Amino acid sequence: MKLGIIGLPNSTKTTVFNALTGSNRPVGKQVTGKLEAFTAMVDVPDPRVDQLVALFKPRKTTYAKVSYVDIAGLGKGVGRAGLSGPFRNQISAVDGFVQVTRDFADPTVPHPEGSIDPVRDVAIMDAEFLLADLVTVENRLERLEKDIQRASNRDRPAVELELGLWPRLQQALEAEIPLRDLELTPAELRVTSGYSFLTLKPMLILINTGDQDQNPEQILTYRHANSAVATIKGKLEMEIAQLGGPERQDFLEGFQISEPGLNRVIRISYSLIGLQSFFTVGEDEVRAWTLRQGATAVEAAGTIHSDLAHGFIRAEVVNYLDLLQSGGLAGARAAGLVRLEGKEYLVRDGDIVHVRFNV
Ligand SMILES: Nc1nc2c(ncn2[C@@H]2O[C@H](COP(=O)(O)OP(=O)(O)OP(=O)(O)O)[C@@H](O)[C@H]2O)c(=O)[nH]1
Ligand SMILES: [Mg+2]
Repeated sequence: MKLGIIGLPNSTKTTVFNALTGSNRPVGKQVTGKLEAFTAMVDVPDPRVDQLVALFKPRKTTYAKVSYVDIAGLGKGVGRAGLSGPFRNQISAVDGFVQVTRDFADPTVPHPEGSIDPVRDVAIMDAEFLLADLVTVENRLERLEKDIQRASNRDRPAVELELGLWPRLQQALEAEIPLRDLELTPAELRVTSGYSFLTLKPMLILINTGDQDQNPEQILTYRHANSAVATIKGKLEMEIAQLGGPERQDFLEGFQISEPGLNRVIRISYSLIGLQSFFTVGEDEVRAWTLRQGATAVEAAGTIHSDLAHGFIRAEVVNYLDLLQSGGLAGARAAGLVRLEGKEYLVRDGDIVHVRFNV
C-alpha cells in the first residue's frame, strides 16, 4: 500500500517525506519539471502493538507497513498538458495522496506563486487533477461512440452502463467535484478502476505550519469524501525522525512530547486508504497485519498464509482491549471474551485473530 506525496514545487514535499519515513533525501533542491520518485516503507506506529508487546514480551515485533513516494516535478500546468507517461505511471500506482502545502513564511524559501496561501495552493493542485481526469473521461467518451456501433448484443449491458456513467463523471469534473464525492455502484467502480482516476483516490491535505501549532480547520476546510486535513511541523518532525533511537527518546522526553506528531499523520493516511489492522499474538511474535476495511475472517486468514484460508475452520477473535484487561489469552477465554467466528465474520480494527485450520 502506497501513498504518493504531491504538491506544488517547493511546498516541502521532500521534507515531509523525510519526516514520515526517516529518510535523508536532500531538501531545498529545486528539481521542478524533472520526474523523480523515491519510495520508502515505514512501520505504522501503533500503541496497541506496544501494549501487546509489553504483555507477551515476544521475540519479534512486527508493525503494519505503508509506503510513501516522494513524487517531485509535479506543478501547475500538468493537468492541462496531460500527465506524461512516466508521471502517469508513478501516480497511477498509488492508493492515495498526501498533498503537502505550506503555511509558514520564510524568505529563504521562495513560493512559486509569490505568496503564502494554502487555500489557493490546494485549489491549484486540485484543478490539475480534475483537469487530468476530465481529459481521460473525454477521451473515453469519444471512443465510446464507436464502441456502441460495434457492440454485439452480449456487450450491450456493459456499454449501457458506460453510457450512463461517463457523462455523469464529465458533469462532476466540469463542476469541479472530485470523483471520490460521487456515489458509484460496485459495477461502476469496476469500470473506472482501469483508468486510475486521480480524483477518485483518497486525499490527505497535510499543511506544514513551520514552527506554529495550528488547528487545520482554521487554515482550510476540505469537505470531500475520503479526505482529511492535518498539520505537521515539517522541519522539526524531519529532524526528530532523523535522530537515532535513544537520542530521539531523550529529545521527545525532554520536550515532553508523548509521541511525534507524524505518528498521527501516518495513522490517518493508513486508515484513509481503507486499511485496518488485526493482530496475532504469542511469545514468538506480536504482529499487526494489514487488512482492507470490511474484509472477512477468511480474508484475514489468507493475509497470514494461503494455507490458513484454504483450511479455515474457525477464527478465535478477541478485541485487543479485552485481551489486555484480562491479562492474556487464558484470562480472556476464562472470562468468555474470546468468540468463535466463521469465514464471513467482518474483521474489526484491533481484533486479535487466531485461526484454527486444517491442512
Ligand atoms: N522555515 C522552514 N523551512 C522549511 C520547513 N520545512 C521545509 N522547509 C524548507 O523548505 C525548502 C523546500 O523544502 P523541500 O522539502 O525540498 O520542498 P519540495 O516540495 O520537496 O521541493 P521540490 O521537490 O523542489 O519541489 C527547504 O529549504 C526546506 O529546508 C519548515 O517547517 N520551516
Ligand atoms: Mg522535493
